[in-house]
Amino acid sequence: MQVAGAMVGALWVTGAAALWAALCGRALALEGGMLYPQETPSRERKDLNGLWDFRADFSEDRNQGFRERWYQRPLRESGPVLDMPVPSSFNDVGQDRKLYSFIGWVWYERQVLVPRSWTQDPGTRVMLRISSAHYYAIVWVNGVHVTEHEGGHLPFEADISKLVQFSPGELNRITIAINNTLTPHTLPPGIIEHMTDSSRYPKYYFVQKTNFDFFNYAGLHRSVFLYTTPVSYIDDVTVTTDVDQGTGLVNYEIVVKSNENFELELLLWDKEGRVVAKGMGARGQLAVPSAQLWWPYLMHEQPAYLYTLEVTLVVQTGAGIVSDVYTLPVGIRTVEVVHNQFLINGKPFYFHGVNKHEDADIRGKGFDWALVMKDFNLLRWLGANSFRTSHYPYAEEVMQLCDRYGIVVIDECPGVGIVLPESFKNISLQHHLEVMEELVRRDKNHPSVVMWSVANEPVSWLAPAAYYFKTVIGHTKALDPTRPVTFVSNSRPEVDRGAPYVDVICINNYYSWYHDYGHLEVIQLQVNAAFENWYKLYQKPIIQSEYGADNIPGFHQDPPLMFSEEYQKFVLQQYHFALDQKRKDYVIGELIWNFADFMTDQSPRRVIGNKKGIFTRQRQPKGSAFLLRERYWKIANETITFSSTLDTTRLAMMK
Ligand code: BDP
Repeated sequence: MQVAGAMVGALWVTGAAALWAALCGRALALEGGMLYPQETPSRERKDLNGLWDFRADFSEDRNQGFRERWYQRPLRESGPVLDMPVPSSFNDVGQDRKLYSFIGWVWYERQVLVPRSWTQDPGTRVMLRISSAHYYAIVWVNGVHVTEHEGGHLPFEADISKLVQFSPGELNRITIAINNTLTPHTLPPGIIEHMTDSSRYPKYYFVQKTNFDFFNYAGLHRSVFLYTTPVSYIDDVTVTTDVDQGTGLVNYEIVVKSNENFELELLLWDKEGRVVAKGMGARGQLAVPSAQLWWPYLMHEQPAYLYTLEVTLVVQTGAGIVSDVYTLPVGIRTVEVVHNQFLINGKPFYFHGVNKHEDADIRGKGFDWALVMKDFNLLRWLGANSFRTSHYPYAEEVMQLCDRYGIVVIDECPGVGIVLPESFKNISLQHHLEVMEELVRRDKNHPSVVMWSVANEPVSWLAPAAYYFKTVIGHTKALDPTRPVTFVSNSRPEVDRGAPYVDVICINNYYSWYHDYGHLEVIQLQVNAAFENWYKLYQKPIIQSEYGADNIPGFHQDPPLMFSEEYQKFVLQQYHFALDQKRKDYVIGELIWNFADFMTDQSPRRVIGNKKGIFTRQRQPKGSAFLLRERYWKIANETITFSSTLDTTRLAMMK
């Protein structure tokens, strides 16, 4: 680990994550599955959430931790530590302005007692899973380097069996160093600017610059787990579904690790606890006569029907029979783009939903069940049937809830703010491909995920963007032929280099906000013209994937002026008039920007963050939320696939 310390320290400001991977020869191809850790008859799980010891390395080169090898002994022995909650961003928890905007390495550590039953049985495999560490993470257990990971929004894990079994009954020390520096080759990209004018800045002064509009919160944002599997185990399960004249088809592929002599048995259970199909072996198809399909929320009286697939592995080992069990919720549904329509189960689906952020007071991007449930309750109150994970993958638990509630997801990778020419070079492209692999591997089995989004608003008119996006989109389609792929554009159609390759065109625009501000009368004309131009050129279905206006809660002005509640509502209404003209034609969705106000970098354009939410950051409704609610319920009533009218009473009965 000396090498790592020296290298990482030397490279930290130039970011180095991708470079580091290249230097270490880290394979790009993913090894193994990434099944969500769960408790089953053969698996146990322990979550390591709570308070961790924490220290930011404020040394000038941010390299003191590696020089002094902070991972080799308890963190509190090498200096002062703070109590840091996990999951949470570290930025907003304290009162220290320097920590709020810290760039560089921070160190997390906690001790954990591993149950004796895990350490005494050599047939048990002990895994450490980190659901999200933003941005680059290095992990040690008892001072021994176990893994590294680049990218802040996807899980990674390490087999730590040998390390914890070495010292049964003793506390084990988990150390995680995390660097939030973004470079032109990270996703999202960023750049460090060194300020060398000594009349204006202190020595060694630098700032992080990014081209995206949300605060670069950092830390351990999601749960850290320890979990077990038997040493012969179910490594991955891939399920795709189809429907043939009412019969649901569940295609499955199971990967087993560490033994070649095994048997696999599959049972598909319905909600009432009946086995509706059985299978054997690593690959096959289950047929479910008269299947209950997975329908989106508000599209059907019984949305989000989930079966449970139970996979049992039986292995004959020298020590006897070992079995492993994993269960997976399965929604049977089809997704297709046909002509101008987005079909779910063969019926046209219109996205009436939101764009979100993982963002809230104090915890920043830290996962919080109360917040997540509030958001789902608001989505259902609003009559939203979908959201886009703008601008990075969300927590796995959120995706599971989307499956359960029938909220349709456009699953976006962290490809946001790709504007620098360096960010189109091979090193970035390689990383982007790897991120798509990780994302598809993680989210492939969610029925709620109906489309992949490979980027948001890159400078798609640059020549290298053509090769770049052709490659990323092509790769994503090869990884998952069952879902359409999109990429979100804010460019002009005639110069956009990604649009030829996508299945659905997603467009963002802010008429009468960033252009022609104050001139509400031009919105309808401009929205219409944009739709027409895009459609004429590509003849593909279009989603209005962002539109909106800032509103500072409590600001009122009529006739409407910018930032007032009235202005935000007026903008929305103008867009709605234009959308209504096209939505029976080739416009297949509208996603408001944004569900809630959220934190951004400080700038003269932002009043403590972005205020385009229809809810405040504390999730209270603005006037626009009521306007949108009326619209979404109206659209839902027009587009339901069952006969009677939806109303709020029915909604209550539906869930
Ligand atoms: C869009 C970006 C989004 C921003 C939004 C805005 O995709 O991330 O927050 O503009 O400026 O272009 O509010």
